[in-house]
Amino acid sequence: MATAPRALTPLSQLAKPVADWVANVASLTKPDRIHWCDGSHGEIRELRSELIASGELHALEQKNFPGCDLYRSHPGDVARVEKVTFICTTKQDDAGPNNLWMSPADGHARMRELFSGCMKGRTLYVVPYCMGPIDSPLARCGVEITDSAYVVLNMAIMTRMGRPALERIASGDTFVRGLHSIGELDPNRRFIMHYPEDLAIESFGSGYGGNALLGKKCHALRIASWQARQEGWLAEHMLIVGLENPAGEQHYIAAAFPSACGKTNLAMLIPPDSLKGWKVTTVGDDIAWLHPGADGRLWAINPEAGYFGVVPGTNPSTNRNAYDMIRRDTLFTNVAVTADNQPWWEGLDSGAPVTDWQGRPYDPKNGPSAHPNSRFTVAATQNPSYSPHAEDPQGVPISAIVFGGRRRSVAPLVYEARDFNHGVLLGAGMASEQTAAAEGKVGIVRRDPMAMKPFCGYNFADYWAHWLDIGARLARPPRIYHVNWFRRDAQGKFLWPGFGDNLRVLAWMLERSAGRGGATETAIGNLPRASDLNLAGLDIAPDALAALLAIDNAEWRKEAAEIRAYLGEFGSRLPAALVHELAALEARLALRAWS
Ligand code: OXD
Ligand code: MN
Repeated sequence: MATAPRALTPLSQLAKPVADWVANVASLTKPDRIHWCDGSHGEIRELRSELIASGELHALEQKNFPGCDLYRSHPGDVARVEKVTFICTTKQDDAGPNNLWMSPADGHARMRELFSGCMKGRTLYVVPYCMGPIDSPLARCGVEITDSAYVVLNMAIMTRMGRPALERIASGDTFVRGLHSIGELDPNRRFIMHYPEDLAIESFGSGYGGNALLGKKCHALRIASWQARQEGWLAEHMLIVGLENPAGEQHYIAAAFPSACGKTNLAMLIPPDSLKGWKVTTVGDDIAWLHPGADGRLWAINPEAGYFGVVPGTNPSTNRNAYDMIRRDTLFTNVAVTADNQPWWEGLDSGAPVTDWQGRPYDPKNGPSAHPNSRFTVAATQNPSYSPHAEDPQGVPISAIVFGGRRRSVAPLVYEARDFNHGVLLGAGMASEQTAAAEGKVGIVRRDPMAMKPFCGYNFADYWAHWLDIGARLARPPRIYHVNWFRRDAQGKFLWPGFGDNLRVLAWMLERSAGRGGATETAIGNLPRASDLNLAGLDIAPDALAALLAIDNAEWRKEAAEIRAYLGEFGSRLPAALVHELAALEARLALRAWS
């Protein structure tokens, strides 16, 4: 006799701690309806149709862009807002000078007032999600409560969302509680609060990416970095890319660059024709969770399941993989539209915008047609270079860690740390020109250690100490590098072609890891000579290459002084080993100043 399929437990009854919390939140926010998200295709289809019918979402031309929609955010809500992003720890020093701080009691009191009754007339969505492969011991779960269906659609792409995540929580996994409401999208009533001690997040007044998709920056970086310190791992703002050389050796590199500095492009790099036999695969483009493995190596998972990438500049020559993957089932935010209703952005060499990102007739006098921080949200599995190992529960082993910034001068194309501790100084001393990914003046150079300035959920001094501890635990630590694809000549022209040609630099790193690549020792670390790089088929003037690999001692002494001043802000909490590394750098620079 055939047995009838077992009825599934309703989501609302699966995990009592979640149900209790939802009931508490509902009594505060007073929604009209509660919807528990199961993550099914049917659910997503329905939500999408509802949003299209209400005019919140705009279906794009479906013949060439099947399944693609456009969402226009409020014009005053287009980027992360660091000035209203707080870390609420009991002791202010635990948040550190790198964060805005508020006491948990003050944070909750302020947010309670904002959340009170804020969901009247709205639906409260319960979004259970898992960051990382659902069967991975390294993955961590969360539940986001939100009143934005747009947020649900994004979370469905960016995370493993729905029933399996709630089942994992029901079986005893701890979970991060994220409460979000778009409120009235009033910038004066906008706060993003993090309570790392309670694994909780409260975000009000913004519907934009990093402020609202709580699984991403709020959970997978700010809260996870705190969790990682307690549990002995690292949560980092890093892409993870797989590289197979012509001899068939497979390596993985994790690289930290500030927002909008090309992580997505590097993660999906296409080798230039002249570098035969290389294969590149993508594990992740924004966040890496790094764990010391039993074999003494560092292993990485990508906690995300999708990409929330910057659109402008994406074209077949900068990032063919991204260009191809965003032609179907993609949620665009704040791009322009052509006369035939296709998405358009600056950097495409065909088509023309007729409607700008705000829905106005396009007029160049209003600036770019697509917002500079316009985004695509797309499933990672649509990436043609998606790694077959991206779902491995134990992650992938990391051979090299790369730090990088956007600097028109000072930092050479690439240099290698002398050892792991020196590498921590390379990361701690990182600086970069500000981009459109966060509110603020674009172009100003700011210190952005490990590309984590906006994302580290605790005091940077403790964070660097934690990095040093992790290094000490690794019998086979990855080598650490610093790169700068953005160095310019006196006329302001980029010296390095970037994009696919960046593989030449990564290839040198792997040669170094294998004990083969040559280098010259300098005061700041080991640099390749031109002859150490594979430059086959690259059209680059010898003086451009020389400038890319040059170190100006005076500039570097100034840089070291700036790093000293910056690190000084962390006072006596700074780990002694880091102070020692800085002093050693200064001493090497002083020695060479006379030679
Ligand atoms: C992002 C960011 O969205 O870093 O990834 O701002
Ligand atoms: Mn990012």
